[in-house]
Amino acid sequence: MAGRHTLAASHIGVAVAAFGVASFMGVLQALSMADIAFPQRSESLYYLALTAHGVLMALVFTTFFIMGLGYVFVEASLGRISGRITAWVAFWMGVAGSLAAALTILSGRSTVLYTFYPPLQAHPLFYIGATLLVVASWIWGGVIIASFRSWRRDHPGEAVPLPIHGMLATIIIWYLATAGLAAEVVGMLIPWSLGLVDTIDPLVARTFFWWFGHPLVYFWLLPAYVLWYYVLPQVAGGRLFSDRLARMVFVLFVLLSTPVGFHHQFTDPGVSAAWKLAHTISTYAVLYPSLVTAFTVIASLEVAGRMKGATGLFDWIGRLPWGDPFFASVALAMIAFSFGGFGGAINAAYAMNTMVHNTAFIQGHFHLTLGTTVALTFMGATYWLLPRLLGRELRWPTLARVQPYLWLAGMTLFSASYHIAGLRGLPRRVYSASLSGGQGAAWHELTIVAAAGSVVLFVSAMMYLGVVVGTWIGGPRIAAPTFEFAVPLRRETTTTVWDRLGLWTVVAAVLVVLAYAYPLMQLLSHPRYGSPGFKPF
Ligand code: HAS
Ligand code: CU
Repeated sequence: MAGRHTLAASHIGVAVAAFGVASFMGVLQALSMADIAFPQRSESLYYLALTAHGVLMALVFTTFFIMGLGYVFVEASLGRISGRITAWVAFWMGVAGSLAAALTILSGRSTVLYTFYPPLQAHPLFYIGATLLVVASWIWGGVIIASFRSWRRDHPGEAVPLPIHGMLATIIIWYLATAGLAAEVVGMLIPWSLGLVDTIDPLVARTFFWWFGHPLVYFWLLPAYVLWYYVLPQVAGGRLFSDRLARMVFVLFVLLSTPVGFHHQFTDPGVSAAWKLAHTISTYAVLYPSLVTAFTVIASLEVAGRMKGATGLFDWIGRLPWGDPFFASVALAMIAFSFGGFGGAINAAYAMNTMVHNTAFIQGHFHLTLGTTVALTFMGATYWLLPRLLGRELRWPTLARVQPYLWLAGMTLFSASYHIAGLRGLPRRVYSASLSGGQGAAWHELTIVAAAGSVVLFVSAMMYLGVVVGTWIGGPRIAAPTFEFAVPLRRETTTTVWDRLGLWTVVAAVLVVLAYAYPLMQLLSHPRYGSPGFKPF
């Protein structure tokens, strides 16, 4: 391993390992819903696998991958990591926490799904393990910020390097989001699971959870956007279309990511319609930076195609490097996001949400957004990172080239069928789609198509794993290529208002208080309907 990058590479390694286990858990669920008993099938196994899949994919794979990316960006664009030893302490803390949480799940003592809604109750080590992972990520954020401040001392007045601007925005969102999570887990779940208090208020806990849960999706998405804005145009042979628009987008996410959480709680009692409406409006506002991203990134790709000689309206598309595994992964991830984002706008509308909430439509939605837009971008990024981190050429490059296409094909079968089945009323999180007797017939074929899609996804995941492991241990040694980032058509050289991240953080914190203080106060002043814990299975 090229010594300098051991820290980043170790994070990516843990992420990929979590992804591997979680992939297997995923295919088990899709088969179970379609009533296919392979290799084994039971209610308890289904919910255990669902929890393991959700936690390992959505929390462990993503967090470790993002931490690894953060270290890559500070080393590559700032030339330093301030606090390397602290960073290693955080790494091992995150590994220990993830292992503790995973073991309590796999041993059947924490079947609470990745949203861990009370009154479902997990083993205390599940919550404590998750807390350790989050604390590790806080320390990671601190190391990145310290590295940036050290760079800033040497470069006063200079524009923040683009990838760092994006990562700093991600970290600010993460701190604002995890404040809600900490209130829930440390203030409520841990004492309750240890038996220090007897009951818990599910509604208050859910409100804290979704304060965290929506910005969580941008904690996943923004590092993918950093790759789309600042690496993709470079790999495609083009330019970043607009430096300033890119910075604006990241700032808008800092402002708008958190005050939207009630769009997950439209059907919850105890939150008034006016607050649900307020969060709906901010949800529609947060579509805007993604629409700007669609514009800017596609424009950057058009520039790439034209620099390669395209002159017609659409022939630039054919000039893009569709055979490059990083490019293909990101381009397909973007195509998936045009559907996933559209679905998000459907979910966000109160009346339509009542049709799709808690149905398989939501499963379809987040497998396009998280499961493809983010996960496929990260897989593609791994192909870009490994030669640079390890000083090895990709092993089995043909597998790497085919794998993203297979992922999109599998996901199309999987996600489209669940969207349709959800519209027909198939609930999400069910062990068997034919649970409700006769009605199951309307869904059965769709769940079989989804199961077939999940098998294709599993094959694609194993191809990815094969390339990563093969490269790590047996990739031909090369001089590690350098990290190069996209050059903007017009570069900002000095600090602009979009670089004033301290100021934007303060505004964002005020927006969080505005969005949550009053509704939480109301919830807390109601007579408290505490619930004892239920330990499933
Ligand atoms: Fe979502 C539920 C609304 C984005 C993840 N979402 C979920 C859940 C997850 C999730 C995990 O309002 C389930 C939670 C649970 O377990 O209960 N979501 C939205 C909205 C957006 C959105 C408005 N979601 C995401 C992202 C996720 C994610 C990103 C993960 C990474 N979501 C909701 C709502 C619910 C919800 C409700 C609750 C539902 C319920 O009832 O439970 C927006 O951020 C989306 C904006 C995106 C766009 C698309 C821009 C398109 C781009 C690509 C263009 C490229 C093209 C082709 C066209 C506006 C940037 C390129 C061409 C080439 C040549 C390459
Ligand atoms: Cu959301």
